[in-house]
Amino acid sequence: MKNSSFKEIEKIILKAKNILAITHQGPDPDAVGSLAAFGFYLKKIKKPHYLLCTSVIPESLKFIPGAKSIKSKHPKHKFDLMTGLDYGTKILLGMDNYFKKYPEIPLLVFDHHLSTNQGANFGIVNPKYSSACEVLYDYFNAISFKIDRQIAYALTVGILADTGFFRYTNNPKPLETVLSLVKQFGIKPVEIDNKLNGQVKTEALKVYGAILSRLKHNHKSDFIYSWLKRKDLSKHHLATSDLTDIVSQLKDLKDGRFSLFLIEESQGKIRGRLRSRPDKKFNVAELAEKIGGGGHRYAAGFRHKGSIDSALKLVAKYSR
Ligand SMILES: [Mn+2]
Repeated sequence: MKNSSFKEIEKIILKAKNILAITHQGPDPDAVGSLAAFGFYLKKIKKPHYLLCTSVIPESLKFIPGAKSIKSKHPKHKFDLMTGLDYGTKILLGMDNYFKKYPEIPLLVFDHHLSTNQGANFGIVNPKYSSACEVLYDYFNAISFKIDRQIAYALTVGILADTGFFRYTNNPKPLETVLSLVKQFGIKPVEIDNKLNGQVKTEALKVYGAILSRLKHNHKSDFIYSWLKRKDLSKHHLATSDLTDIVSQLKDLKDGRFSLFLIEESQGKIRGRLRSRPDKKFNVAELAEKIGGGGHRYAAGFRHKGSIDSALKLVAKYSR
């Protein structure tokens, strides 16, 4: 797919009678922020639409304006256009059956992940962007769409989260974008930091202790890893979403080229999270793609059918 211009994208959106807008499963702040902002835009231009994420939006992200209008129930009927935001790989939309039923619906993409398997017909896939929210910000500017405070807030959340509050990027552009949103709409990054990072549960911290005490260094493939089993969570009445923030701390380890965190989501279903840092020069997105996942250079993930042990072996083999 060749990237479209913003004007071309606007034409495609205006032409569609109704739009199904969707983001990836296991949504993060950029996924929710971009989908919510896009929803506000569609509402303003009076375009009938349905906002969808096929897995539940975590409680911790419901402070994002518009997050509550995102549905998790699959629509039955056909849409004129599908718009996918921030999803990286088509399977992460969780819409395989819908795609099979309606293969003729065109897919428009707004994404900042590496161009891999978005499977879109048109749109923007550009890893130079920090976040899907930053792509949308440029889109709204290019088509002279006036954003309001709710849209500005949702976009700021996505940019701040995906840049780790500017710790993962050397690019001044997302910083300038947030600066202009802060000035124009009086948005407070400190308040967003508190909502995103200051809500760790005491019980979650105890599980964190268990995860940390298991940390191991695979010397042969040079990575650090740990894991979480279902019973760790059920013992403390927690959900996997309670631990998302904790996972990102693994990247700060001095040892290893990258870190791996494995989560047993259910019997035989493993989710892997990979983390690296600019100074480690290890591209975890490339590794994730080799084993059927995707993501960014420094934060990627994959799903695996099997055990924690077999997932570990897979990563060890493909990272060597
Ligand atoms: Mn993103």
